[in-house]
Amino acid sequence: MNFHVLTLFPDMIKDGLGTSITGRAIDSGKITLNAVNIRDYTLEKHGHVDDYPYGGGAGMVMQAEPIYRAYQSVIEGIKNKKRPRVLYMTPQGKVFNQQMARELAGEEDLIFLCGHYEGVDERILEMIVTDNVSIGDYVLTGGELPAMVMIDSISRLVDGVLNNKDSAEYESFSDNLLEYPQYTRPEEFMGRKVPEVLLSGHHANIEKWRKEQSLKRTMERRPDLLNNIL
Ligand code: 6GU
Repeated sequence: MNFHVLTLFPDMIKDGLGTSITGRAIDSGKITLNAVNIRDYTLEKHGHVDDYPYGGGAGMVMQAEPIYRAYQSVIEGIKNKKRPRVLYMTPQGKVFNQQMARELAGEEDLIFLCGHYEGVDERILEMIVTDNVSIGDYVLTGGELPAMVMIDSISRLVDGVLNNKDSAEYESFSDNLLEYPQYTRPEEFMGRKVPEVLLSGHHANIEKWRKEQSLKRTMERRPDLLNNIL
């Protein structure tokens, strides 16, 4: 799976995803991360990538041309394959969830477009964007964190990225339930004991207890999730 990120802050993307599980997935070639600096594609001698908004108003708007040229360079690098989806990171998009992660994990290449400042010239969005995606109803300064959030959650669904084949499936949301509580040594910590059933070695009982805990937790903390399965 190949992730391409069009951004003014490629180091933020590389640093953010270069560590831990996603970092290992990059090192082993299970995923690739191509962080493209939009500024490298400006034709302006001063390296500007933004300008004042037509009609006035606060802030600056990212210009179409450097984004278009950065996009073209990515497309040329993946010739003779079908045109990849281009995800624009925007609070105006569809809210990202596990189902979208699963769907996107089936793609070979994905292009993430990260805006900054007050916005991006609408014309380039019309030309190249296939999906507007948000990570929730709050405002961020740019699309880099949302892109990293999505790449993290898509990557862990790519074959071989998690060491345990089962773990991607078992975690919260895969069956629309929150994960059951986990314990490790010692058996007692400051007077708090590990639930007896987990020490019993009785696998059927453990399975049953975990299912119950998942359901209880979901009812208490995220009852809205249950509406989706009923
Ligand atoms: Cl995807 N982008 C930006 N810039 N802000 C956001 C967002 C995305 N999701 C929530 N706020």
